[in-house]
Amino acid sequence: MEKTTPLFLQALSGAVTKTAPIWLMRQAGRYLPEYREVRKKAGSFLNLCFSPELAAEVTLQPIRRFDFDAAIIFSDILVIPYALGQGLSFIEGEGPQLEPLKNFQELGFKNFEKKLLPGYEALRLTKAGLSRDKALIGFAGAPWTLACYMINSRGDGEFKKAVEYMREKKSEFSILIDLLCEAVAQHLIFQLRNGADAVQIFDSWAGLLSGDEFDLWVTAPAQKIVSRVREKIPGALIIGFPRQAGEKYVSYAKQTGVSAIGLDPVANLAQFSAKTCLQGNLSPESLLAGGDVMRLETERILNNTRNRPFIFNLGHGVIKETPPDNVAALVKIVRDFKR
Ligand code: 1CP
Repeated sequence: MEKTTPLFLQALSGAVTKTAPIWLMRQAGRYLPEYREVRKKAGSFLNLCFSPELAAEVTLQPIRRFDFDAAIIFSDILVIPYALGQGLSFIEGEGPQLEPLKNFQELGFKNFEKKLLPGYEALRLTKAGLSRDKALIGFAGAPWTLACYMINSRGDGEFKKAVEYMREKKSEFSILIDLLCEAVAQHLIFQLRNGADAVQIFDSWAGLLSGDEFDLWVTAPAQKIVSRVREKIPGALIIGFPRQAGEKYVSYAKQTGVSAIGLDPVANLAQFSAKTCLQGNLSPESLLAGGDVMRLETERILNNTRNRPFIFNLGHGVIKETPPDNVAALVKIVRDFKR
């Protein structure tokens, strides 16, 4: 591999690197004063996502401040339902809200690409602003997690309405998941064609399912998406993050063929073969706490992943009260640790 290949891409391609590359989920966001300033200027959250210059700026902020190995494009998983025609608003202090869906026929691809274009321009601008040793990550929500928000209208951690719908209206639900597989694959392909070096599939609510339901609505859609993306872009680097998959992590990794698997804070690292690239899994609470709590946990993770391809990350997103100094200290611990 070329010397200039970013460390993050080396690990994602299966190399055991001398230091672990590091980036953090939600590395751009409200814990950073410079983000809050741009966010104020943008007005609404969606306006920030769809203003290419501003989105590129907040994507680059954490790279400048912390020198992370990868930038993740500033956007949201809910831009897919929005681009398929479901109304979306972000209510200050309450989070995102989708318009109630009457039936799935309202959804379609008519304006899909057009609505997402500003995000692709943000990717190109970000890429132009990154040095060659850094990678750019695109992303999308997985069908199951998107369906949770689309049926429930908002996040409540339980998504009872979506789970009920999945069980009682299985054939309609299956049509929705197929539509989302198509939309997610397209969105990932467009991102890879517009500057993303790799993409991550966020299945934040995978842990609500188990057994056959997990296989059917989490693993199978991810497998389908991975193969569709690679049909168009052979060898595409894809990270799967089926959060709280527990014992299902291993079969998910095997069946989907993802390049790396994102692990939540309680996932067991020992269950995977030594060849699987892992990403994670410091608890966001340890980062919030900082000091010895963070250092000991970080060193434990680094010790347990010495002889395998590994990307350091959190097990979920940065908590907004996290002191930026803790993040700087974390990067130093990871860089000083020789594997
Ligand atoms: O006002 C603000 O600044 C809004 C906070 C915020 C931010 C910073 C939201 C609203 N989305 C984002 C950006 C975002 N979302 C990124 C940017 C890149 C980065 O990581 O730096 C990413 C990758 C996401 C992904 C995302 N959005 C997920 C998957 C990851 C996860 O956290 O599990 C989910 C579930 C969402 C939905 C969403 N968007 C925003 C909020 C507050 C939520 C959660 C809603 C809920 O369940 O209550």
